[in-house]
Amino acid sequence: LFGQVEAFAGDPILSLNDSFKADPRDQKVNLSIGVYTDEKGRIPVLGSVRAAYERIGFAERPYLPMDGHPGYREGVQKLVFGDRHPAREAKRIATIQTIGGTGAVGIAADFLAKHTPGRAVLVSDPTWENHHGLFQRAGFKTATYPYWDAKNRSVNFDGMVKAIEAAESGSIIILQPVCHNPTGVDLDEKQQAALTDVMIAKGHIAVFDMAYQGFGESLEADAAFVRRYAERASCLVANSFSKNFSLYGERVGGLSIVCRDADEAERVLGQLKLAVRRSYSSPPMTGGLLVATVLGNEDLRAQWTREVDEMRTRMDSVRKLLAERIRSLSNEVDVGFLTNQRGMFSYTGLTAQQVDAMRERDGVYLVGSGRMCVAGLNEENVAKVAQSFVDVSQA
Ligand code: PLP
Ligand code: TYF
Repeated sequence: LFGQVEAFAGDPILSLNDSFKADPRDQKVNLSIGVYTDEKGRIPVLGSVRAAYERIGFAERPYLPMDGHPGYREGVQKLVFGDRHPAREAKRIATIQTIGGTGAVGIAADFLAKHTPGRAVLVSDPTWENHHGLFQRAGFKTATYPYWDAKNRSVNFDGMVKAIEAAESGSIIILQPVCHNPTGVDLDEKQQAALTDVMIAKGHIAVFDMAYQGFGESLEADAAFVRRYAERASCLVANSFSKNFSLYGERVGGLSIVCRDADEAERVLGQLKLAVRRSYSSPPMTGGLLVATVLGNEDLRAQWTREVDEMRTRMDSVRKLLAERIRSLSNEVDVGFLTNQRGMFSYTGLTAQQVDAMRERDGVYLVGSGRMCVAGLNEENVAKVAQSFVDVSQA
């Protein structure tokens, strides 16, 4: 019956993570998967989340509504758009709780496939690979716009804007507003404004995928691109709490669609519910309650904000530390990219062969593209990583 079923090659990043776990060397360093670990290499349990867990306890577990926990949805809107956003005050944002950021992008793709079918979909080159997969699953063909400028290890903004300008009017454009995965480079405020003008002039549909809010500059500042865009035009915003709540396995995310008016938002929300109903009926409750409790309580929310600030500050400081260590070993290696890029990832510019050499020789695991998860760095392993980096750079 299933004799023709093709083998699945596996997800390259998850497979690499498995190889890391199976590696018997005890000096190994995992800089591959996008998971934040603390100074001791552990996935933190945030104090705010632990307090929320104690509050919710284990009570009955009815189904949540299709669109999720009401307090959660309110929390998503306030966090992503800010309490006083004009679109929020006009009740023209439709928000649902989703199964992680992945579920948000998936439902966004399904919604667009049904209501704006046949359009071109453009994602950044490179991007989180699942952008292609999720939009293809929904029936779209995907293409790319230039993003990474390898020579300057920055954004190829001219190339990006030209491609988006040249795309057919009404195309669907996926944008990562902050802490771009995998490159770690973002648009500055002027570039965001210029791109917004082009997007609106072309009647494109923006799908923001914000998986790292709070890891760039602050929870508030990181949302600025999305907030300004949503003041000017309709758009879709997928957000993930996996990283900033350190709740990877709870599958917590949100999808918001900014509409023209409250009536449109109501109908769009109805269609989002239908998309959820046809896919998995309703989202999971425990993660939903945890996030809703933290976001809905002033003290817990303030504590959580400090905890997000701590994670970001630690990543910034290990970036600096690695740059210093590399510089102390060699003047030949340009390390400016480490501190210019932000968030969990740095695109190192290392080739696949250099990445292989670091892994095979030194047990230092990066993704084959040269992406390094800086959250895996700490005081203890940074010297080893610096040495390995210099060795392969000068080989
Ligand atoms: N979008 C981007 C850009 C990501 O990097 C990730 C996770 O790595 C996701 C979405 C998925 O988030 P989640 O793990 O919450 O499904
Ligand atoms: O970019 C990353 O590291 C993550 C890895 O179900 C990942 O996207 C891959 C698959 C998955 C969850 C996380």
